[in-house]
Amino acid sequence: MDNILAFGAASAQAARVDAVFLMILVIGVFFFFLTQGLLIYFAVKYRRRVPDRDNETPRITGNPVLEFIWILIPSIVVVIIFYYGWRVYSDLRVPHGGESEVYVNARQWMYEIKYPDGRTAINEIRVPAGKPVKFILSASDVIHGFYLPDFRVKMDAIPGRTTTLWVQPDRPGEYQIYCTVYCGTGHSNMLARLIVMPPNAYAAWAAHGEEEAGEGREHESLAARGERVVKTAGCLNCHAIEGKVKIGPNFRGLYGSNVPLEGGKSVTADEDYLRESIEDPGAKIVKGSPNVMPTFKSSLSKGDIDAVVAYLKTL
Ligand SMILES: [Cu+2]
Repeated sequence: MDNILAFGAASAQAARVDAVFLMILVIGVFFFFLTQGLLIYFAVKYRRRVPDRDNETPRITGNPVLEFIWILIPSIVVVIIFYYGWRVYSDLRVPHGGESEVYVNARQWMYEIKYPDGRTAINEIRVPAGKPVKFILSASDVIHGFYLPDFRVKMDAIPGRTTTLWVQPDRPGEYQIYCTVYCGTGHSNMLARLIVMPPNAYAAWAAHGEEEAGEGREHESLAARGERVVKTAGCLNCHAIEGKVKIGPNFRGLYGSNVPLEGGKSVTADEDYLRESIEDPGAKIVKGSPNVMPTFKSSLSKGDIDAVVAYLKTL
């Protein structure tokens, strides 16, 4: 958890990226002090000492050897920077083989996660530590940027195109995922987590499907489960509990209220309306709200949807 916002290097590749930047910084600092030092030194050394005399300076027309050296040395330096950076970059871009795959679909304003075995999630990717993972990125609406700062990698998710990104997460922990391309009003809420688990904990979690392994949720009430789902499934990216309305309607007081719909009709927000709005959000559009919510029919289980409805009833 303490990895969040710390952005320490979370993989060997990330450490190598840091090394490239450190090298460029060291070279930059060295030449900064060299050139600025000489500038000040010469300004002092060759200052006009006798105020009234005309400035008589030697007439220098050129020095081919000196010019050759000051072109050659910087050229060698930038070629070294290019070569080193290119080596690290190509290592970062080209998978080494043996990756597990995770499908990530970005949309306004969440990430829909699919694993090859059929598991799905919203805004949360779980992977085992010590094994490379490849993210297969797509987008439903506009361009989004899938950014893992701790791993020093970023790739755009583009509608109509598939892009990929791989990382080798070595340290278990939670890592922040950001969207780096301004994608609409909910852009800043478009946060997700990469949870790197110890291999045996991951295996236990994968075997239990949607339930988190070993966290003892047997005694969780339906409403408490719903609250947990609402907080982790991305609902709050677009819906506020109360206060200023975000993208869609607020949750507080929603249950049992009379909801005005586009087209002039209205509906009472009962259990069936809430369930329908989660499974088929386009069926009844609330007056004044954009029709942008995706269906949660496949990403939430029937039990989770019931739990969310139970939670909304308590608000
Ligand atoms: Cu985005």
